[in-house]
Amino acid sequence: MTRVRSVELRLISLPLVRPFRTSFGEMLDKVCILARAETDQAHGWGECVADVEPTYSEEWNDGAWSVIRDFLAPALFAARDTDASELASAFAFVRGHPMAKATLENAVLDAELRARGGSLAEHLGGVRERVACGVSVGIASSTEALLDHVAGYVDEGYQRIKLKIEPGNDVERVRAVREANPDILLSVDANAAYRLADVETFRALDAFELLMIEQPLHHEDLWEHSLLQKEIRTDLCLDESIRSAADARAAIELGACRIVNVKQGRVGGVLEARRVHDVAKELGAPVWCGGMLETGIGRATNLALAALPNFRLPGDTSATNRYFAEDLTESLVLAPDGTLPVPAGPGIGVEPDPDRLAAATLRVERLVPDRP
Ligand code: NPQ
Ligand code: MG
Repeated sequence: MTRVRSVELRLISLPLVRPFRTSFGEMLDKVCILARAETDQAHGWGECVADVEPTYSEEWNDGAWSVIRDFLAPALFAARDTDASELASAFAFVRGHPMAKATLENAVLDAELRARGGSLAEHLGGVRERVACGVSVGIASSTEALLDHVAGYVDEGYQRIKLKIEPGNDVERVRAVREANPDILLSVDANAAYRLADVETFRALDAFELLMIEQPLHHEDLWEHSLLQKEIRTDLCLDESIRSAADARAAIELGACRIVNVKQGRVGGVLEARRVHDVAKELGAPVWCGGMLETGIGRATNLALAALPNFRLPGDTSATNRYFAEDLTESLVLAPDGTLPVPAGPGIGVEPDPDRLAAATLRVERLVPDRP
């Protein structure tokens, strides 16, 4: 049983090594909330995957901060002697807000595991010590720049290259990357920027032997994804559309996708992420671990998740130098074979450096129970 004595919320900002552009916007800095939960035995970290604006999903940093402060942390304190596995039901009175819920659940789980001395990967049922890594390449200013970025990542050893696409920056760019790299695992991610009426674009992409096409259509439209999947050969993968294990079951059974991108924050934490993994495994669909340009805290969490058996495709679990000149935690360095080690220490197995954390901090608020 765990009694959480306090939760410290912290907004941090870290500069990215290169701007990251998707169909929904451009990022220059990673700005996110970190939660540190303190128990009598230990402390634990949770990184919130929301962004400054509600553009990837409905959640954003200031909203998540207020949901945690005003609703979730009070529910956590009211539960008194609890357990990370009970928090999803303690938080169920709040509709939605999976990223905010994940932040606290992961922080409490990390504290519990640190107190017991077990790793997150082992707790979740991980079966491997190293994880195959891919990289997500933002929309570039030109095809030449894109080819240059891709060549750099291929040289580093990434096992799969994912290109962000948007209407107007799609078929010709993918063609150029495929012609320059005939044998790599290549995929595309549209972040919901297309309509079913754009089916000709997807038929054209069928020519490039893509591993998958990720989230082509509106995030709330499983039906239209199922219609698109019938029109093309390439496997569809859903990201934004999958917010729970129930969504994953519906999407796979409906034929809306054949592959699932698992992001723990999007589904409310690593415990629901494991249930997404389990449902997809039962239905014979491979999953892979998505990414949100997390700091070392969130990327260590992702590596633990990606150690589960049905994570059968390389994830967006990239090395530190893909994102940051200096991370909050120790650097995660890509091996020449394109893998990263699953952290083996207690909990998520990494700890932020106090000086770098202080330097990155924009705002801190300490939350405590009304009555101790
Ligand atoms: C995706 N990730 O798969 C996302 C897009 C993304 C690595 O392509 C803050 C909030 C940062 C949302 C970074 C990758 C984000 C974000 C990337 C979404 O669709
Ligand atoms: Mg995506």
